[in-house]
Amino acid sequence: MNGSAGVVTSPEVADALAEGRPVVGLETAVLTHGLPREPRERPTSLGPDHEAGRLLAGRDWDAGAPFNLESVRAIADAARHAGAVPATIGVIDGVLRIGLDDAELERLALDEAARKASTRDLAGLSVDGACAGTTVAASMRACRLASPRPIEVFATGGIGGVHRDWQSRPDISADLRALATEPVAVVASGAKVILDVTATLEALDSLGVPVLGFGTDRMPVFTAGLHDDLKVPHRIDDPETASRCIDRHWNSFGVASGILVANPCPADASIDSSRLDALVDTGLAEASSLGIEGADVTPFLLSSMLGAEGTDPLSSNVALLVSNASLAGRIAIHLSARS
Ligand code: PSU
Ligand code: MN
Repeated sequence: MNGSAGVVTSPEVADALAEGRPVVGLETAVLTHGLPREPRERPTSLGPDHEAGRLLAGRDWDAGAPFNLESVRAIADAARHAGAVPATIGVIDGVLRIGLDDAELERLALDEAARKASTRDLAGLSVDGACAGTTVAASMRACRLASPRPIEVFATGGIGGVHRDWQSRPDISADLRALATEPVAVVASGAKVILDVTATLEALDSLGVPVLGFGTDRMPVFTAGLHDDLKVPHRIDDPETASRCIDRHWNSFGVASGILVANPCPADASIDSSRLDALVDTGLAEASSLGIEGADVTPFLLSSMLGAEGTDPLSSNVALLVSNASLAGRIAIHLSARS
């Protein structure tokens, strides 16, 4: 067994790490709790002028397979297509696995009892022998535990952060703590739209976490494109410069924190922000009237938006996930060339 008790790195990922080849970590909370299991057609929100659109159009899409599974396969393909080895992370029978194979992904995708694991949950799930999708925080921990070397680059849809209404209930995602303490570069389309994005950006500032706007001066807001007036502290326009900035943060300035590479949702796949705000407000009110709270709020909100007219949040979600995995792959290539 590779690594410490209850943690296994797959042979493919371990070989790539041993040889210094680029690897991209990927989460599975999106598989177990973010995307629906019901089969669906291929997402079509992205045109052929976008790389993620070409990737989605150019690969097979099994419209009879669970949508969450097919999406996560497409995300891993995107990292591979960029030239990196995907390391999809999840908990199977209590073991934190770094590099799930297709059978393990399918098992997690179909398992309605699978839990959502953040950092605090790993030990409990381990002794219970349970199955879980890992959040950004738990996946970043896994990236650091990868054997024989840590994984430096990770991709997701949107990070967790400071929830709206934090003044009355301090619901602040462990993703922020992980970004403060785990030296992993995280490519995400900003923070989940259901959050207080301003407060989340302030918290990242307090924690000393660099936020690099990829090709933008404004803060990306998940499927809603860009924030109208929130600025990112730094703008970066290409993967090579992103990798140099990440390298300097860790190696020149010796800061052992994560770095958020904020990659906006491709414009043709993003949803009008006022429309999205209205959907979130309705969903949050519904969640509170049903007594849904804590970690259950995001999955509830996402499912509440599925039936909404005039938007296709699922297509937008998959488009940005594919785009982020692809960018993470390109950054990982530059980082591994440097070391
Ligand atoms: N974005 C989504 N859906 C999700 C998540 C993000 O659209 O399910 C997940 C990510 O895995 C993120 C987690 O790490 O939600 C944060 O959850 P919490 O706020 O409970 O820490
Ligand atoms: Mn929370």
